[in-house]
Amino acid sequence: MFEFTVSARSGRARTGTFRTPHGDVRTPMFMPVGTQGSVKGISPHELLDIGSQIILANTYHLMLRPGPDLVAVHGGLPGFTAYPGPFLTDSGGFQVMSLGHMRKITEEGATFKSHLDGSLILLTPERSIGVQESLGADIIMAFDECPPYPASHEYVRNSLERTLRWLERSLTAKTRSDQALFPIVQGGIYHDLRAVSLQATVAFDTPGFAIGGLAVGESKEEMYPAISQTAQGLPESKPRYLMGVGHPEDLVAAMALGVDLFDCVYPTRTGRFGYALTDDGRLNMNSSAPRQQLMPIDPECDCYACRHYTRAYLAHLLRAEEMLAPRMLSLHNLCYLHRLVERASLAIASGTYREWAEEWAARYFKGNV
Ligand code: PRF
Ligand code: ZN
Repeated sequence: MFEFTVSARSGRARTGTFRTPHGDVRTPMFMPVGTQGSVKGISPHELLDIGSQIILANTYHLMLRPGPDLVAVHGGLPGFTAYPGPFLTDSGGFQVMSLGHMRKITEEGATFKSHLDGSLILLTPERSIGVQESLGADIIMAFDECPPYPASHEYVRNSLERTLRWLERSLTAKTRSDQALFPIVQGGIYHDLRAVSLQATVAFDTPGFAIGGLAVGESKEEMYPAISQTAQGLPESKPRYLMGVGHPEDLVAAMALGVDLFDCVYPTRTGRFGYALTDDGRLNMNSSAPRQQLMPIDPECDCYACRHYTRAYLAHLLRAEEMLAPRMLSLHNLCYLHRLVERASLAIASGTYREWAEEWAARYFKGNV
């Protein structure tokens, strides 16, 4: 279980397979986000149809509502959600920061005010792992702190040191052997602090590792070197998961640096707002041009929306506020990212990743939709 096999390489990019109790995940892979145990608007059947292989769910949300016990009596997330494949749960620290009214971080954990009823809740490494065991995902995440951006060198140093102590507590609290716990490398954009976090984190011989603390507001010129440094310092033989990254250009750049797994709300959120991802850039379906276009969103896409509907029809649905529009745009955008990593895999297998990525970027940034 949790065996990772690298099957091909092109430069630092690689393809592989990660074995989990609920099925294999072929990497590189994008994980749709199902925060509340549902990828917004998309059924498990549709996810399987577009090639999703693993879904992310959130400890923070499911702990507050409906509570871990209710999920557990369904046999965990696969039974609760009827999505039969692998799940990954995030540990909650990041969501506390971005959603809860953070009260304070202490050595014990993070105290916050619930976004649902305002009650005060203490989330600790032990509680996070306990909840993640009830939720029953195949991959669970260590409880960490993702510092805001910008944050001082001193703040980030203290934070990553606490995150390392929380990692030890997370590993100690873990009781199930059918779940893989991934630690999260922090350190913000500070090269020396990333190095400290990396060295201490890889000392734990876990089945995979995550790159955290990025895509929180820093520039790409700051983010890419941090990804590069972290990916290069992680073991070749373990999957590398870049948390919260999901813009197409960032996937293409990070795969070149050896990243294997991604998640982001971007494809579904931008879809709900009326935007469609294509090789020619992001198409704004709220603008006037698509209302007259009898072509699919993306002629190269084989998702249900692109096989059946014209841009004109979907633009009409969007204007009429019909719920099929955000659903179909979300479905298409997820399909686009799945196809993007699939095409990257083919390029890696043929040893031509760099050429493929340059060609993809040239067209994407021309933005001719
Ligand atoms: N830590 C956790 N979840 C995350 C992040 C992190 O640093 C990020 C960073 N972009 C996204 N999600 N636990
Ligand atoms: Zn499509």
